[in-house]
Amino acid sequence: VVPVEVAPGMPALDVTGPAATARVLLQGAHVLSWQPAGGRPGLWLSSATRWEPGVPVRGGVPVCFPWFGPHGHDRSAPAHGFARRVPWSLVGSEVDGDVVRVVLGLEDDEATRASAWPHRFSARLAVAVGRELGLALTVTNTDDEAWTYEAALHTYLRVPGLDGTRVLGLEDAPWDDRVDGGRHAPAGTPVTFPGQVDRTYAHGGRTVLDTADGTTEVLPAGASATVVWNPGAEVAAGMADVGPGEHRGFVCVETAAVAPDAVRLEPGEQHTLTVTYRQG
Ligand code: TA6
Repeated sequence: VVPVEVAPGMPALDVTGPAATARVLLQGAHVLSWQPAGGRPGLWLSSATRWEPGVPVRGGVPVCFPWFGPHGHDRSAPAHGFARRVPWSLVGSEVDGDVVRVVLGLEDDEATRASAWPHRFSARLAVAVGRELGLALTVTNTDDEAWTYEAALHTYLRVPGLDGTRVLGLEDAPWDDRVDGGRHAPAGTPVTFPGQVDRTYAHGGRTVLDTADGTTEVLPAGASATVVWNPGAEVAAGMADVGPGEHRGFVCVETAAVAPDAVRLEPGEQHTLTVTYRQG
């Protein structure tokens, strides 16, 4: 594990193991890249992302916490929570067989408590870098009253193009659609990407991303939902941090614990949201 700086004020960790390499930005505990030995680069990262403290990175694995999307009632609060905008600290690292694991931590402070989420918490993101990439977000209630949170591992999986790219495993799941605002019955068919797709499926289990250059299994635990997102050409053209045409290089398959199944923790309780990616 070697410290690097991807831009002024933006420290990261280069993780090199026998089975894979990865880079993790301390801001947001944000995994920027993962490449298994003999495999494909697993994650997409925008060429146009802004490397600035406080500004979320476009690509990799944003950690959305403690809410997903817009805040429930405070429109001035940042989208997808504050966790991806603030520095986390390195808690530890270890070698476990051919896996290198790094653990990053975030606790509440004056700034987080002054935001739209005034609770005391401790969060840990364990990143297991091997032939598989494993992520485990453990949140503990360190407060003296119960609270509720949402979280998502908002992973941008790299794809060789959108034509023929499909997500399998959601055929039997109903979904909420943010493009048409509707609630949909199970489609019975794989998810494809003819244009903008922005859906929250009531499915916290396995899915498979199937592309022209192979498959990626997505294996969650502790999740209630899977979010599938690609902005499509028109929306992407309006996003300053996505390069021209680059939306064709990713599909977000997000492992989420979100309303109506947000996580409620009593004082001292914890919950872990896990996902493993396996290339085939
Ligand atoms: O996960 C899907 C989504 O919530 C979309 O609605 C879209 O806005 C995307 O995330 C990106 O959000 P961001 O705040 O990173 O621009």
